[in-house]
Amino acid sequence: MSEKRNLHLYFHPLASFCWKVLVAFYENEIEFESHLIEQANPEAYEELVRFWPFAKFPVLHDRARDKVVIESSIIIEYLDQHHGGRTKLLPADAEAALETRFQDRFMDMYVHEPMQKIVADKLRPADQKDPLGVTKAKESIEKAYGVIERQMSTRTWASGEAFTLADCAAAPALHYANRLVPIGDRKNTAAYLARLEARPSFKRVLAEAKPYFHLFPG
Ligand SMILES: N[C@@H](CCC(=O)N[C@@H](CS)C(=O)NCC(=O)O)C(=O)O
Repeated sequence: MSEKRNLHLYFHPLASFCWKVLVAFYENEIEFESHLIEQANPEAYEELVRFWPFAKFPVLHDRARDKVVIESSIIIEYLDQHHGGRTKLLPADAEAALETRFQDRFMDMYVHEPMQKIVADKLRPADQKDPLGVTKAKESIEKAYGVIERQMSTRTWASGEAFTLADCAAAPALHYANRLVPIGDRKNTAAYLARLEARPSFKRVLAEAKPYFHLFPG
């Protein structure tokens, strides 16, 4: 078994935070063993809960180093440190790394998590909806689009001219957010999303998710 086959990823092909790490795996063609979190595979879920009682995924288990890595951003930094390839996902320069981490946090907190909130609300029973929460989530995404629109007038990728962790974060966040809160005529943001969707790593993630798209609410 190759060293990389020691990487066991607990994920679902439709789950947005899983897309984020899949982009990183595919950027550097890192092999891994799949453990799909789905009803048909209760063992994977049991293992996930053993690793992480919150049962949030993705979770990475590096069996060779007996290391469980939790949180999408940390998984990507871990891959960069131990299985790095042609795409350096965290810049070596400290200041550039800080900007990359900031953009990653920004995409997660102001686009991705509000997007998740809107999706989760669609799945709630009719008598347990949270309209105020959904309104606030939409406002956050709109505001974030404004920030991205300004930033992307001078950048190719989220933290500069190189594809990084921040773009792994932006790809799922913007793809799904655009379905719920359209980017519309914000042309820099739309062009950035188009660049992300044309990136081979993300194209592959989208193609693999396609059979599951009917499960996406709305
Ligand atoms: N901050 C976490 C978020 C992970 C997360 O929310 N994952 C979703 C799937 S995209 C999940 O586990 N949902 C199932 C649940 O919340 O029970 C990360 O970056 O990995």
